Amino acid sequence: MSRLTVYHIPVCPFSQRVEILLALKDRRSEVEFRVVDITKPRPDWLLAKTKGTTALPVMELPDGRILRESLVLLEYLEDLFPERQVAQRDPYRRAVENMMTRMEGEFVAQGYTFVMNQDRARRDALRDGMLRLYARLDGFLVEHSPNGIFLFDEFGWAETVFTPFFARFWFLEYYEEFDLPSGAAYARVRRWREACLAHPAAQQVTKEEIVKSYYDYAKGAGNGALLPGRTRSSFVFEPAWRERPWPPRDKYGHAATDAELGLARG
Ligand SMILES: N[C@@H](CCC(=O)N[C@@H](CS)C(=O)NCC(=O)O)C(=O)O
Repeated sequence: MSRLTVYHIPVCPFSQRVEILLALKDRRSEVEFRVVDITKPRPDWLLAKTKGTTALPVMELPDGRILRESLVLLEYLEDLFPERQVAQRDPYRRAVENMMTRMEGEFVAQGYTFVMNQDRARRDALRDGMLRLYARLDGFLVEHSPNGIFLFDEFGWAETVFTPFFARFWFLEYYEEFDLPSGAAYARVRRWREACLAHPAAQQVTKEEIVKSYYDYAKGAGNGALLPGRTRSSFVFEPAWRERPWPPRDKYGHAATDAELGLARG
């Protein structure tokens, strides 16, 4: 093997970060992406490489060494392909970018907790929690880039880190009717989010693919797990998401069958 290999799950936001960074650097062809089926147990050969860790993406170097954690992979690729720098070089600007990057963990966890919630009584609190985190991003952008679009001059590191989750959170729009309220309070972060989602380097997934693939998350089953009464996960490759109908939006009152989701075998 002479190239870098990334083992990944299709539609995985963490692996989309890597794809975006490579697109920005015009280095996509340097990395081979090998798809792993999340609906099946990890194969033994992969577990041997990762020493039992199941979370993906992982990157295999040409000599077989393994790296994991998407933010670590971004740092590695930034150092490996320094010609087109995505991270800021000025120490202060880099620190600002890093402060924003540190906000991703809570933001991601809140969005996934919200989509997976099955208790109607918790909806308002989860919505408020999500808005609080968007407000924090808004405040950060107002402080560091009040008149710009991106955090700095162009789509960069912070945008690479957050954009896959702005796209995944289309599942909140669809299954929870969640969106940012109009008005000034979220205007700066809305401008940022829209520009991030529209950027040519970040077009790896569509709203349709996300909404269809993440139906089971909206019903509380993550990572390819099977829901009661179902024989197939919404993350299966066949039938392909394009051939399936849009799922029912009502996640609290209705549990769709394989057939309703277009997942029943011929
Ligand atoms: N912190 C990790 C998270 C990776 C992660 O959670 N990946 C998901 C797919 S989107 C996964 O592999 N889930 C299945 C598992 O953990 O076994 C990263 O940034 O790379």
